[in-house]
Amino acid sequence: MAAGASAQGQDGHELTATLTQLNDSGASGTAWAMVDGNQVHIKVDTQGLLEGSPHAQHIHIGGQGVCPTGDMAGEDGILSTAEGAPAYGGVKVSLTEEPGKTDAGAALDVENFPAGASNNYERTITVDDALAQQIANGDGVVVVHGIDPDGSGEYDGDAKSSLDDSLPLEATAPAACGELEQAQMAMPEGGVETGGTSTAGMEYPGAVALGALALALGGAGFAANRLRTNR
Ligand SMILES: [Cu+2]
Repeated sequence: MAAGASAQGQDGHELTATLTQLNDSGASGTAWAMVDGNQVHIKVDTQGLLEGSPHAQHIHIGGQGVCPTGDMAGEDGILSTAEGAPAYGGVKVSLTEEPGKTDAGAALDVENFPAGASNNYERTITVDDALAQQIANGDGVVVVHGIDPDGSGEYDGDAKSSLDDSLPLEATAPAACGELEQAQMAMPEGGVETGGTSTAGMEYPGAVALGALALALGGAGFAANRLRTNR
């Protein structure tokens, strides 16, 4: 966040997403992103995932820019990553932990993805101009992968991943999805007070709290504080 950029996202570069389950995974979450030039500061908080197995997570762009619906699943009833692609497009950013790479080539870098049932992911990622613009425009869809429909406690089964046939389908099928949308649309000035008429936009109460905190501290001080705590 550059000094002078509003923490409220009035420059149009702050985005939020509410992640909801796919494949009856029981997973959910929220995502928040701030695009500043070629830097994307992103947080993804997830719950309800399979504990102890890596959860690939990405920003997908393309397709219709939306999350898939269950009826896009094939005959097996499981929506694979490929079957969801007409909705959310391809992997553009891999949301790995350090030191993982963040390009599409790291889409299955299982060593560097969060592996908990609940995860609080945060990273600042450098992207090219086109990608920064697409994300800032609200074209990105956050997808978190890895499901355990048979309740075995691990990724298994005979069905193969649509991304890599050395992996089980369960390892890469999407567990949760959320569309990154421009936060200023969700949080008009005074949105907290008038929430009764705009609750549909209040997708991420935490972002409202952050905005209030930024106002209390002053935008520049807040930005500096944020940067120091980046990992
Ligand atoms: Cu993905």
